[in-house]
Amino acid sequence: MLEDTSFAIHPGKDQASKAVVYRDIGNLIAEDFSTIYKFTCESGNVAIQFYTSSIVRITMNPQTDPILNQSKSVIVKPETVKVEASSKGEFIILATSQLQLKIRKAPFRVDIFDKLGKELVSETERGMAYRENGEVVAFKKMYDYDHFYGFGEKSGHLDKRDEKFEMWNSDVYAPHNPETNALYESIPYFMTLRNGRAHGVFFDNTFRSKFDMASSEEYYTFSAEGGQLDYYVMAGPEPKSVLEQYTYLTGRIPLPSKWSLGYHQSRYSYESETEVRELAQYFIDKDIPVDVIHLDIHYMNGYRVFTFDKERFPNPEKLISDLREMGIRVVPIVDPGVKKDAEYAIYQEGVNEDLFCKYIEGETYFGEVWPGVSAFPDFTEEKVRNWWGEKHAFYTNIGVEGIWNDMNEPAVFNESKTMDLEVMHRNDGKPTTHRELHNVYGLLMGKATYEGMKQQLDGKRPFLLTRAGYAGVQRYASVWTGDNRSFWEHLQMSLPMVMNLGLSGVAFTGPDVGGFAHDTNAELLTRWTQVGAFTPFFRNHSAIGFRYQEPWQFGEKYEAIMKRYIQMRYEWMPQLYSLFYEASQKGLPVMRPLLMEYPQDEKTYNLNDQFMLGDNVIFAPILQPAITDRAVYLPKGNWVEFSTGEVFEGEKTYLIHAELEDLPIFVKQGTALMQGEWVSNTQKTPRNVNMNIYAGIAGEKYQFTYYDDDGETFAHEEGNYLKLDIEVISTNAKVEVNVVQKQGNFIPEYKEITINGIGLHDGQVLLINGQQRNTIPVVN
Ligand code: MIG
Repeated sequence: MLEDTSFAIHPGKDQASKAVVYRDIGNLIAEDFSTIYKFTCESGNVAIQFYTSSIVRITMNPQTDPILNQSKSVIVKPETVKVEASSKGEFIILATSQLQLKIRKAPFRVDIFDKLGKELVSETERGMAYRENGEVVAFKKMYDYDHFYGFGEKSGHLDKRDEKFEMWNSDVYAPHNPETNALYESIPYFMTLRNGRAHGVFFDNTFRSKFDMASSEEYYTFSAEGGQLDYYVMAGPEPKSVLEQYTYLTGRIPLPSKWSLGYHQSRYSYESETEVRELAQYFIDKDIPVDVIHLDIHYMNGYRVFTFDKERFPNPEKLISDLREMGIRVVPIVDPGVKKDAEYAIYQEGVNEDLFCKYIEGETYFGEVWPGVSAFPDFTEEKVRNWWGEKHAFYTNIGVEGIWNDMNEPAVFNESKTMDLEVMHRNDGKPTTHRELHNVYGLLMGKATYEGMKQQLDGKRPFLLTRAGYAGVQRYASVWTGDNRSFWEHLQMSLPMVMNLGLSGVAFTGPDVGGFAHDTNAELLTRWTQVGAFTPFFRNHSAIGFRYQEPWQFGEKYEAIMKRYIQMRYEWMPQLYSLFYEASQKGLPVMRPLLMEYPQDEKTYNLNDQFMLGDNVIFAPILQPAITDRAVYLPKGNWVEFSTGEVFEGEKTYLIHAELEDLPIFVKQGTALMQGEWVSNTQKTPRNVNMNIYAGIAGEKYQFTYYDDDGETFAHEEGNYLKLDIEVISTNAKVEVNVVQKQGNFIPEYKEITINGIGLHDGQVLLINGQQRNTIPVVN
């Protein structure tokens, strides 16, 4: 049980010293949350709750007791945490094994420290405030050595120091420029890196909110148009533990199907069955691997969701099953807007069953989108989510296993670009305006879609791609970064964007490869495909009215290079899949900025044009036209260039040469990479899986987990997987590879893993579980 927290607080002369601590605030909440420490002070009522010993939630409400309803993002309840409470002069101290809160009564302030007493989040003189217009704002101290990351989907550089951001899900055409900062996703969360130690702040407020890390040198602020000040602080202290803590609260990605990790080809739009079949055949004939073809809005009858255009797509079921025979899946787009059309079944149901967003007076809200005047399902209501989910049987019955959600900010073709803010969402019995729930509309559409498909797919993993979302979106969907353009600058910007999404809990993301709007060109598409082959989500997509950009559109020379990189995507699948497994378990990103692995190394703090996959591989793509040399910074360790085998000493910057066909990749010595042979799609299992051991120098020890399963069902939840915990220990005389633990009962087609030693020194032998051999059996 909980510690006794009843201690005397001596009344003083001023207002704030009336602070009281309750062990329990009884009727404030319906559910059985752990102890809530409640304080009453001059600027409001505050509740403090520990979710774990490393995570604390602070909620302030000016008028009433803080409202602690379960949020739309946070999926866990507070654990029972051992808290030591004491009173010291003007201060009340609440301490767990990882956090210390120092609460001052007059004026009311909460300063948060880690277990070593290092300052994490601390107040300025201004504290936390409510303004007359309903705005809430928190001022927190900032130091000149602070660096900030995360904030979801934002353009600009990796380090968000000296930036200001707005969180308001927005569809702005081709918005990837440094000054448009409200994009499709709102994730009001960031990580601070302070002297090599990291902590996180999640401001769980769904109103339009703002983060200002620029206007003052002494403090940063986070604020929102309404609601409560409600935020969580995560203790870290490593970037990885911050991510584990944040995704403990908001959830982790479900393990994706292998096919969704393959290559996706898209276009706005492939307009007919014939065009789609020809496209698929092109890939087969050219032997370019592909797993998915996306259908954009022209497949529908007059843009009515849950329909096909009978002329252009006369037999979608046959199309989908024929493509499936070729190993290709079809992912259709689904927008939220439902056409106002008395003869359209979905609209009829929505009206008859009262499923659309309405004003408080009861009239339906209508907005103009692709189908014309449309109504919008009220995804804040469970009944509506269930209905929408069930409607997906239209697709899943004909073999669809993946859906693409667009326009779900929601986007509306009008001046405000979205729904009327006065629309009243039903919100599962707690009517709430669109002003407050705008930022979660896409998240809840995703929940409806993912859960509906999951029920229908008979044990298969659904795939969902979304444009809009809020904190926690990773539980349902992968995210693409919306309408970029075919500019080199947008290729450059995509790296920090995807890395910061990864640092915001969203591991499965990527930009439109080649660029969406504007005409791409051969060189840009080739360089972008090299990068795309190693971003978590890999889809080539282009807009109507611009050049087609499939890999063969620019002639053989470029096609051959792009084909090679798409093949490499498949060769790296065992490595990628193991990383996605880690993301699903711990919330760690697949694609990482170097600072995640080297938080002590300042050179990594704003390294925008390099990234890592996992903890041991660095990619340094060429991101400019006509350039064949670039600077590459390599952190501590020795690094082996993947294609040449050349070894580079770390903590140095090198000028690296890379012709158009080259992508510089560096693997850390003393570590391992899992690779397979390339296959034309994930339906074909590679016959060989290799473990490439990059021999290290004496004293190095590396641990990693290789994970595999059937790649498409939930059987892994019943133990049907293969998991090898492996350690690699390098000494002068030998490199030892030990399978420390083997778990699961999945039997892959390959019966053994082939081990290759790379860069063994003279006299260094490779030992597998103590023996000189070159395979690891995976079948007992
Ligand atoms: O108003 O469905 O970001 O990927 O091709 C444009 C058509 C609507 C925007 C998406 C884009 C998609 C396009 N959509």
